[in-house]
Amino acid sequence: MQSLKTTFIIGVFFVFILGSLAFFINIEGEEEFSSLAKKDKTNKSKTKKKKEFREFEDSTVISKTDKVENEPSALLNDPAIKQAWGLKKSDAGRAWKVTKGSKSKIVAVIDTGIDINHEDLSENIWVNPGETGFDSKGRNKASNGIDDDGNGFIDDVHGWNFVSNNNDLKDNHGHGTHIAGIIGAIGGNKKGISGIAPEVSLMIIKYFDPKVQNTDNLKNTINAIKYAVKMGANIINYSGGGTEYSKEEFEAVKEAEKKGILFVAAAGNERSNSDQFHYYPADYKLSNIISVTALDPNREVLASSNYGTETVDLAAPGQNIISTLPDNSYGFMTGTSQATAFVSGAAVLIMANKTDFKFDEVKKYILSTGDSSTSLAQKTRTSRSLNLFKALTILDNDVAANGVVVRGPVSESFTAGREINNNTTEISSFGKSLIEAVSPKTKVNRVGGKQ
Ligand SMILES: [Ca+2]
Ligand SMILES: [Ca+2]
Ligand SMILES: [Ca+2]
Repeated sequence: MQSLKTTFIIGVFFVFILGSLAFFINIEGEEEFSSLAKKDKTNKSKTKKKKEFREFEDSTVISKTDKVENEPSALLNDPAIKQAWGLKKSDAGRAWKVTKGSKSKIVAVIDTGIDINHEDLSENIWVNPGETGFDSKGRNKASNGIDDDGNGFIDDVHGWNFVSNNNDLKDNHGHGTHIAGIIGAIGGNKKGISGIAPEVSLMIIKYFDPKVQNTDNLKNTINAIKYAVKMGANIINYSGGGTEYSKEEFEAVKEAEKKGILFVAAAGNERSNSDQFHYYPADYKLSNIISVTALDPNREVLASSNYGTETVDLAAPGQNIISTLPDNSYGFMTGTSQATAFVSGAAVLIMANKTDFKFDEVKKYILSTGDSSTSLAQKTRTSRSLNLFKALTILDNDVAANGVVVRGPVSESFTAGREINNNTTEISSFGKSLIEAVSPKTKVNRVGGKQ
């Protein structure tokens, strides 16, 4: 009798577990599961767009493991790198022969925080020089309780937590640690994976924490952007967004533009056409923004990803992406957040390789050198997906008037986007034409914006 009862309990337990798995792992593995996201799940249709607040744009942890398979190295010696299809599809191996990035390039990761002690991240975390070393009393500036650099934040040695207004960057979700790893996990250390930019400094700015209720994600985001601008980030990576237009957020990103900071933003996982239903900050009409949608391994945009031939700049790998998770773990996530991180990493490589490039040149090389495809022409402004090696090696001089690469390490036809075809009369102006064609966002309607 006792054993029958036990069998019944075990049976119920398995049904519960299977049910939970079926919920988390849907067909594409990208359903949102945070309480905030669930609350607004009904708004994920193409017709309902107005939201009252900035929700956290989630990515599902598809699987998680404490160990990574020790496979033969394909690119660097990091054991899990073979599972990183996105690195191969975006030609990271050849790109790393040109550059692996630079610690002098700072990416502000505005997200859920990070595991700063992660074995595959810790050495690439940004350190605020004004909050390190010792003060006049011999105390460690990182923990002396004093705002040593006078920036308004006490002991902000690696960044700031705008959810709890302190320097605790603990990642209670996993999303921020995952994004940080895609951009800049340590490469060649025989552990885990490698980021797109294995050498970089990751400034950690926290705007969302699933354990803290009733926070204002939009306000936290705006403060996070201001912090990144103040503290000298070269690139801001932001995976969040919402359909609510915010003048204050626009101004913050504009300030970043003035300072020459590239702003890489997720197109969003709303399954909608952003040309009709705008998604911010990706859709603000600012020249420093790159809006990124997500690709599967067959180079098709995910059904869950936002798209738009006027508003979404390009596509990058975003399905089943392996990266770092808290507590020295690794796992796979899906979404435009992951794709965004790929592009931020690409920007680091270009900035490290061409130190004189301004943000607009970096943007130009990312957008104009990707791999073009007809299916992407229906979904993005450039018809392209990220190619790291081409972004580093194709130069203006190598591109003929017809958009064909005529010399240099890569020799292949690359068809310029439809806007660009009107601007190819002179070789010398081709590069300029490209950036003029791909930089300004032309839309004026702000459907879904604040009235
Ligand atoms: Ca400080
Ligand atoms: Ca201090
Ligand atoms: Ca590694």
